[in-house]
Amino acid sequence: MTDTIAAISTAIGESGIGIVRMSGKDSIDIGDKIFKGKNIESLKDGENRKLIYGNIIDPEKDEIIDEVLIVYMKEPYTYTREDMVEIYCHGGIISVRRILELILKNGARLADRGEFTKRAFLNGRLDLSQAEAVIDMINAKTDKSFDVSLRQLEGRLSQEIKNIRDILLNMIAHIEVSIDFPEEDIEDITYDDLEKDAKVVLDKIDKLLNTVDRGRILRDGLNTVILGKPNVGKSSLLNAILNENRAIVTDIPGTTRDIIEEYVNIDGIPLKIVDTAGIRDTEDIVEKIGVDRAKDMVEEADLIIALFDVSEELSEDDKKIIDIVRGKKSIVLLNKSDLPAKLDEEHIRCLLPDKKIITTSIATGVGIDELIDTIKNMFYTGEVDTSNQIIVSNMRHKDQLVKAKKNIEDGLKGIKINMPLDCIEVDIKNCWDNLGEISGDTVGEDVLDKIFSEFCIGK
Ligand SMILES: Nc1nc2c(ncn2[C@@H]2O[C@H](COP(=O)(O)OP(=O)(O)OP(=O)(O)O)[C@@H](O)[C@H]2O)c(=O)[nH]1
Ligand SMILES: [Mg+2]
Repeated sequence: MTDTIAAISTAIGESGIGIVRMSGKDSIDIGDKIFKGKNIESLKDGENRKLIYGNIIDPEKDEIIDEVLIVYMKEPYTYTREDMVEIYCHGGIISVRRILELILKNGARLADRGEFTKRAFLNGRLDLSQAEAVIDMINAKTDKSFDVSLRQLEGRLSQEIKNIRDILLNMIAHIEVSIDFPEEDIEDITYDDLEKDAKVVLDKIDKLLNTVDRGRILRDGLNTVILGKPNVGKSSLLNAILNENRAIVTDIPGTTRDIIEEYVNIDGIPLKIVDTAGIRDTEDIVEKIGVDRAKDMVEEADLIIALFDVSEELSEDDKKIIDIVRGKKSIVLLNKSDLPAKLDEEHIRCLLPDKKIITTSIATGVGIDELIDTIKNMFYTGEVDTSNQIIVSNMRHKDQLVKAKKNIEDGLKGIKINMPLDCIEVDIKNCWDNLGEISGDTVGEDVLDKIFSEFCIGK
């Protein structure tokens, strides 16, 4: 981590400006070598953390590369807590690439994915859950998921994890004292205190775990899959919810052949809505792949919206849909209610007794509002307060919380039957370690590599 890294930090493409940045002990020297100011000779003559105007020059050829603004920032008050330089040049792909090449030629090396943030973590500016919040913010698809990550970046989750770990550490200290001075009365007090503390820990972990489902939905969107036989109106429903002509709608069965995914915000609820190929037995190779994909989507769905056509009798394909949705969280739409009915609605109600059934005419807009209200009620009882509540939206954090819960529960069981203190201590230490993996205090190199490999270059 002693070398100097560089990367293009803005997206490659047509844009007003592009940013190239460096971090590490040589960054200011390298910046100095390739920069000539309009009013000052050397970069170092400029002020720390102030933009300076001038040109990037190839020192070998004494040739101007681009006209830029440049800033150098002395450690430790930087993103990485190392010396950093940022160059604001003209956008597009040529200038940023030329400047990056020049920097690399002058002694920096290309940064790995997420390496700036990784350095911020390793240098103690961010804990691991905060570093993960950074990538979540970049990947956020909805305002709410961005907000959740922003709270995480501010360190609310980190603080709560630290609070719980402090209690655990205190318990461990208590146990060690009792083991070292094993007079009986100390032991009695110890078990009582331990039980109280363990319950507090368990309660706090439970509170965090209770936010996970909501957190995941906020982060990834409620994964909603529209399912039905060909021509029932699936793509029409997608378009109606999106309020635009996103998917092709025709009266030819088998129009949609691939998966169409879109994100939409409904009163603050992020929906990832997936239109699929109509489910039917088909000889058409392309359509068959589409049907298989549709079935795969069902596995990961939070919600299935199953459509049936009331103007037709129940078909074999409909029966397949019924089998698929039976064990799943789903809403049933009886569509095309503007046409003369041939479908026996009661039959559907019997086959799917516990499902919410809505009569719709998507073509004329009937029933869409009821559908949206139903979705809202199913997933959100009460307003989600993303501004205040700590919400766990990361599945790695969830896994660690589940492990921590198991360990503290084991510890609590041991405390209740006055197990030897050193046995109880093992569970409490494990719990402390599990939570430490969230903040990054006890995390292994392999986990770090995996987390930062999911970042983009230049962050
Ligand atoms: N009368 C009537 N027609 C509808 C209604 N909803 C959709 N349609 C029509 O049904 C036809 C098929 O609609 P799509 O939305 O393409 O159906 P789909 O389920 O996506 O079909 P595939 O992509 O082939 O699986 C179109 O002609 C729509 O205009 C409705 O409520 N009433
Ligand atoms: Mg379609």
